[in-house]
Amino acid sequence: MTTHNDMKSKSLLSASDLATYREKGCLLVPKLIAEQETTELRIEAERLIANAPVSADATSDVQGRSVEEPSDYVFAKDPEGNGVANRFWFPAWRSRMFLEAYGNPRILGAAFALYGKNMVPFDESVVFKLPGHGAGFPWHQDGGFRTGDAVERGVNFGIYLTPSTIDNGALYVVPGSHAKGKLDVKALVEQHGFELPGAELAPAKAGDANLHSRSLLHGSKPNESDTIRVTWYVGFHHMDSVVDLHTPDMIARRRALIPLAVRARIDSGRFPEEVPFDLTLLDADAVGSTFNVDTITRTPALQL
Ligand SMILES: O=C(O)CCC(=O)C(=O)O
Repeated sequence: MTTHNDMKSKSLLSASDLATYREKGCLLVPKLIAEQETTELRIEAERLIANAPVSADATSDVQGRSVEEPSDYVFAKDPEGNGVANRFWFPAWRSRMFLEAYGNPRILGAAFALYGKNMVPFDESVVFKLPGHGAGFPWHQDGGFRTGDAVERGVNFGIYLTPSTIDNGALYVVPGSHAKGKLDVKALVEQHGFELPGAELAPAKAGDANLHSRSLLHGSKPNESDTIRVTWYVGFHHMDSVVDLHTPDMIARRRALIPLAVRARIDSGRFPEEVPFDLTLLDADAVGSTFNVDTITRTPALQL
């Protein structure tokens, strides 16, 4: 078993990884997160999932406990048409452990390998597919293409806290689709159903990450197995994508998550032998903000 302390801080995306990502719009990064931290995050995610409101308009969970910001929990329809929670937003606000995990030098190192000091946090959420009735995600490309057909529209890291298999609703992707601009997904699905031409299953082991371009065509089927699938989504943009669409204040608030998380991780003392992500790689204004923790961890996504 690998522990926290085995992790090294340097970027783990090789030139060949970067070429694959650029060509296909997706990349599996095995063992992005060490086994021990993955297990701790899965337990923490399950605690937060257990605190989901009982329905989309409820304010308490199945045990009658009140839920802070219940609208952060997203509901979708399961295969029987019943509403089922399948995501919560702002994990770093809801959980100190997720905040510390965001500071993981392997996550930030991979984002740095893609975007360098222009990396800007986009948004974070935890997607879960409950055993037996976890809702699927129809085929889609992320966001609204507000930057037109620009190929570079950000990256999502799907970090798996449980195994993701064909049985529990693993992600499907269409490699190369990220370079084709905004696709008529409705027409494609009308013609082919879920089995789109070129679609590939993208299974993962716990601790692995599937990096995918936000322009990549992707989707997943419901979970009809008896095991939960939990994926922590961490997204990044290149500064050039957001600078004309979002205010300097909102961008600064999002960027401030990086130093906040790196320092929280160091202060936790949980990773004593880890080399932290090197904040001096970023511009001074990105690491010197004075926003408070709630402001930083509840800043909404930089949508585009
Ligand atoms: O994890 C999945 O199955 C799909 C999630 C997804 O596509 C999304 O969050 O946009």
